[in-house]
Amino acid sequence: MTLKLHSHPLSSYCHKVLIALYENDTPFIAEIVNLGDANAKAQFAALWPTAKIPLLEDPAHNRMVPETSVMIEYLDRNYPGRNPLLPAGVDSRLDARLWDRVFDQYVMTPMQQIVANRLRPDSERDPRGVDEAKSTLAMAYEMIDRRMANRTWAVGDAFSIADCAAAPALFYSSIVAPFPSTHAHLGAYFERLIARPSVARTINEAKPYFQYFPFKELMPARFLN
Ligand SMILES: N[C@@H](CCC(=O)N[C@@H](CS)C(=O)NCC(=O)O)C(=O)O
Repeated sequence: MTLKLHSHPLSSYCHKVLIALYENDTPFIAEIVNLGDANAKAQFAALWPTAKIPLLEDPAHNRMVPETSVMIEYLDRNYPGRNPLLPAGVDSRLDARLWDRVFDQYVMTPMQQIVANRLRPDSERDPRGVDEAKSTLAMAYEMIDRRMANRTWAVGDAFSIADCAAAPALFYSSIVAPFPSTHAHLGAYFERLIARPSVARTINEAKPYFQYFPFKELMPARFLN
């Protein structure tokens, strides 16, 4: 009756949920989904039609939980541990959800657009889309730099769902669109994130797969060894 995370070791959204699971040593098994295989994808889509990874299966409650932000709230409520990932106060919970959305929509999404563009044949590439994604990232980097000027984590004093979203989004975005040297608070926040044991473990476990990342030539050596 163990939780099962349908996932892939290279996927940034899967990293977001792995970080949440490792924060509280929540027992689970990972099942690799190969979305590149049409049959595997069709079988997976039968579980949840978007066929996006990850998908959390909870046999104990006979429940499939899609969407990473919902998964982390679900884990927080049903499998609580030493590190609550949603703050207790109503206003701070709203803030945590807000910053979770900011990292997903304004860092993860444009980062994914840039990566997806690289995977396409030359004739289907979209330079304007890549420029727009880079502008969105520049806006988000500025916003996060200001936010992190006088705080350790994205919301309140404790590591939260917002930091679970931030870590993989900034990990991959920092490779495809490096942080400007002027954004010292953003850079320092990123270093704190990757030093967090749950994040370090997630990155470490993904290392054998980074050779398949479409921008592997830009990946810093410290993430490859
Ligand atoms: N909003 C979704 C996004 C999940 C998502 O975009 N997952 C990516 C992997 S990081 C995926 O499944 N991509 C494959 C595809 O779009 O076909 C969530 O938070 O769970």
